[in-house]
Amino acid sequence: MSADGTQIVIIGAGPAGLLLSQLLHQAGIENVVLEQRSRAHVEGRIRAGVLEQGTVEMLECAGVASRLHREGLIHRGVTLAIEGALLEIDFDKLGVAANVTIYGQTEIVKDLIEAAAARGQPPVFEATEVAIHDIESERPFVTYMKDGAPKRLDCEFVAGCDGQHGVSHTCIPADLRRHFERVYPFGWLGIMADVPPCHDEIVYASHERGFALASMRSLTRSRCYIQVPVDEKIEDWPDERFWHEFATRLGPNTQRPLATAPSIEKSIAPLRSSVTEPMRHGRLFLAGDAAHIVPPTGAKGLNLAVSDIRFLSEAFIAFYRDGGTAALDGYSRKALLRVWKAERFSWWLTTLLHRFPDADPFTRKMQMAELDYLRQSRAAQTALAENYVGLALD
Ligand code: RFL
Ligand code: PHB
Repeated sequence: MSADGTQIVIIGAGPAGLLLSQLLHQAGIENVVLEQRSRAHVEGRIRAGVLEQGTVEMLECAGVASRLHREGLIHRGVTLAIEGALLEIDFDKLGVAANVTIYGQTEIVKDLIEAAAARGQPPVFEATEVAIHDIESERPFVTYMKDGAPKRLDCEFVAGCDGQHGVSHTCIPADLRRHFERVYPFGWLGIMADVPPCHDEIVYASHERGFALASMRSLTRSRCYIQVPVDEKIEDWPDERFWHEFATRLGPNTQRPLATAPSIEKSIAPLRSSVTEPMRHGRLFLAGDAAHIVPPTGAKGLNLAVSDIRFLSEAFIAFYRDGGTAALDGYSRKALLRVWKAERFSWWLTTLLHRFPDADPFTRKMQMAELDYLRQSRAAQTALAENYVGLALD
């Protein structure tokens, strides 16, 4: 087996792992990213699209925001469609001094991989059978297979950024690990299509037939979702059926009539809330989806991954500057405080806007009463807005 060494091994080339690698590199800290999939696969995955201002600032710090500033769309509000009636939540009018930027996660990943390749340190793609060893010692190491050959990387720390199906979180012994979870009885069927968005802002629709979301990637490309049962088959949703159901749930009041076109991507994602505590064990630190999942309703998954990386990169940089371990020791507690607030917001918005298959008529009345309260109350709208744009980092 060939053995090599670095300061920090990062497992996973999603936004969390790639951003951490870039920030550590800028601080002069050696690192290697191991990714089990191919570059084409990682760059082709379509996921989140809404960036908090803090996320944009982190990408600026990492020196990878120039295309984002050219192509991203700044939004100063968000719209709810309640049985077709629109409610505009305007951040400026509510005194919420922040905005969000629409820019696909896919594009962020491409920008970060390009930056890593430009400095001659691209992730090791198609690294399989990644395993973490001796994480409780001062000299952990990681083994993996590459092109049929076994490899070993000695290191000082391991960052587990390998998403919800990764191996890192399993290295925390079962008796020290706590897992909190809520599984929802529905998923989101999403399509991408080259049609202009039907509304200037993103529209979250609550309808008696279920939830729908009208989002976008550009002024000519829409990203649209509808709630479907968790066991739904994608073959049962030809484009015409999707567009018809989507239009029904959204209602007729958007700024422009709904334009339709053949889908260029179509997929179903299940909805889940979960948190693994703690986010550190020995010399292993978890970040992003490796430690927590939110349902996409609050658009928080990617943003949480980035705020974890902000805390974790600052802690590593402090350690390598003067040997101080206080920030590393405080990482899990600090990150979890923010994680749980985003979990709460995502759970709340999911529960408010979706139709639960076992819900009785009383439950729908409660949802409608809360939505009407939201329509009338500036305080309730402000609470939604300040969570949506992202809570303070501490
Ligand atoms: P990622 O993006 O999942 O990246 C983890 C990376 O680790 C790799 N990996 C491994 N590598 C080596 N060895 C192993 N054993 C490995 N196991 C896994 C994976 O191949 C992958 O490249 O996690 P990260 O970086 O923490 O980023 C988090 C975000 O990706 C995530 O929170 C959001 O995209 C969540 N999410 C959404 N969030 C939103 O805010 N809005 C959305 O519309 C939205 N849609 C989605 C989503 C997540 C999805 N997943 C995870 C299935 C749609 C989907 C389908
Ligand atoms: C998206 O554009 O993919 C998107 C937007 C808002 C969400 C989730 C996904 O809450």
